[in-house]
Amino acid sequence: MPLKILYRTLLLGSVLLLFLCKENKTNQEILLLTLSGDSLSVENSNQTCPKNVWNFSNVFLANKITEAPGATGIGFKDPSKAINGICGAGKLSGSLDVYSLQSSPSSTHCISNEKCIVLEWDNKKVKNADGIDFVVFENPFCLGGEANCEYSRFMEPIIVEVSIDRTNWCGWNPEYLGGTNESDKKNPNNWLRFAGVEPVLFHQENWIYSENDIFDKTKAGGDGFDLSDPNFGNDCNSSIKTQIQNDGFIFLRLTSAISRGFSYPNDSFDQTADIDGVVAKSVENR
Ligand SMILES: [Ca+2]
Ligand SMILES: [Ca+2]
Ligand SMILES: [Ca+2]
Repeated sequence: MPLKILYRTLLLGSVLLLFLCKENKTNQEILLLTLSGDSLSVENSNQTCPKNVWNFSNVFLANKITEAPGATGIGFKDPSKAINGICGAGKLSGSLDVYSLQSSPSSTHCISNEKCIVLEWDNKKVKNADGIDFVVFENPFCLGGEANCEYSRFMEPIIVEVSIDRTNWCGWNPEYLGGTNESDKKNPNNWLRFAGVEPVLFHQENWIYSENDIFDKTKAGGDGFDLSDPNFGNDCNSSIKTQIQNDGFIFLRLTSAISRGFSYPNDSFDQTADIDGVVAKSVENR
């Protein structure tokens, strides 16, 4: 680290600490501070995620922000982090290449005051392919090491919905099975059909498997959703549900579950979910 940067780091250390505590960005790796214009941004030395670089020709990254209410464009409130690529940090830490969902009273496609983002695939619609159709990569990680990962995680679950008109939204009937105690809330088995549950193993810069393996939870992590899931679309008009299943969807809405009355574990200081990116298996021109 150059001396100049070191001095800046010392000067800004307390600011960073407050920032990280507030934003709840737990990470065990070395953090680098960079000053860019008036904005303070934080990046992890092992987690560079080049903007607009996506080298997978048959895996389709959500690449357009339809609406990101409350976004400031600074740090974790920069919504481009949700479409710039995916740089997961593995089972034991959360990616910092993320957008922390914000809210606004004047949202139009997100629900007013809900922490939310709406994404799309530019000029494309996402089709119902074989099995999982898209995967949401948030930044949950195991608590107490990998041995405890099946029942103890740092999580900020997400409600997932899709639409063709941004008015009618169809979801997957997310369900929380646990009680109010912390161990229940940290247990991934209690959160059914939410995103933000599976740690993100996929990092676009060091992927050694096939493109199709990005949809394999055991290799890539992330939370996959299938338009043919029997739980899909029971909350929306049946003709719209059928249209989406047969012809695909255009808009993806991701909402922090806490905005819909689900309770997050106490270790979530900022009480909102973080989006690293979303990929789809099959897209087609609109
Ligand atoms: Ca499918
Ligand atoms: Ca998170
Ligand atoms: Ca990202």
